Amino acid sequence: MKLNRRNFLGRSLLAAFGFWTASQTAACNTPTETKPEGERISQKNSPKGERPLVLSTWNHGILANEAAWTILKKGGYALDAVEAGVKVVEADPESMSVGYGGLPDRDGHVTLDACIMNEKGDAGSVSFLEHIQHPISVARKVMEETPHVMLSGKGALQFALEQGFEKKNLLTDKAKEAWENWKKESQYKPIINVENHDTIGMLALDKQGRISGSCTTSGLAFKMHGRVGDSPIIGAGLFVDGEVGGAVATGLGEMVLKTLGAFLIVELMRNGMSPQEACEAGIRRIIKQHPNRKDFQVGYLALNTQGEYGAYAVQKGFNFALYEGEENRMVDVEYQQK
Ligand code: SD4
Repeated sequence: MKLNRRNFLGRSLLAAFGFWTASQTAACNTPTETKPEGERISQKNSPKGERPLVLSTWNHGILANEAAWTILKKGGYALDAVEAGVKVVEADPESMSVGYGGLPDRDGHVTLDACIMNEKGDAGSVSFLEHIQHPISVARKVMEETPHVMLSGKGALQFALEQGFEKKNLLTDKAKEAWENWKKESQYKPIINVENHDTIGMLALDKQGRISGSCTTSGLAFKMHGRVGDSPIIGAGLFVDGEVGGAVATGLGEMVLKTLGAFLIVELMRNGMSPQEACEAGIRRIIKQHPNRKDFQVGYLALNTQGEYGAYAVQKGFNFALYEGEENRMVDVEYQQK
């Protein structure tokens, strides 16, 4: 189905509530009613889109793509598009896994991870960053204004403030309430299913054929203080190579980190796989490493420089938003564990 802004917002509220409920009960029920119905891609040969195109993870990708598209359709730079796109979700308090409104760690701190890459292989990243609404823009500043790739924690905050970013309390009342409820049992058991990870990862190919990617998250809800996931790690949560393509990850970051998922997928594409085949191989690599674990989700998206794209997940429930031609639509993703 095609989602318009109104029914999408309704769904995202439902999804947020579904997640909140799930995090309280530590249940793994899939709120199927909150998932938009989309087409499915399963073919080995990846579908090919016309330039420009942009794709991004989960339902909130629809609004993120809209923002990216305003830049892409005018012939703008993919890097500007992937930054502007994910900023929409970072600013949205209803998105409880990204930026402002994100669920805190188990000590009540909202700590953010983000990274960005362009077609030249330039990369910037921040991890364990607090109090800044747009970590993706700080990551871009790290890339463009420093000789480094990654800044973390207090140093990242110091840099952000020096760059003129404002300090803000990112813990909304809603997220605080969810944390207070979680604390009643304080079960340190991060359950990863479709309800509790909504990292936004975005890949865009502009009219000139330049590819860029971005990834931003508040990470696992109620994680240990100091925990950093895959999302700010170049090669894990995101990798882009201007000659080949890019990949982004969402889901249980520890699994992605241990296989360096995004880099793996880009290298598989370099060696001849389609984006779809490469995503499937990336997921199978994780499952091979953890044959007995069934309780987690990882989803990958990949796009090559010809405009072919693919996606695959460990289990049911992953979807992404694709803006191509004049249509912005949701696509449901095939998965390994039936
Ligand atoms: C993490 N990969 O911190 C992130 C979580 C995620 O949607 O994808 N959330 O492990």
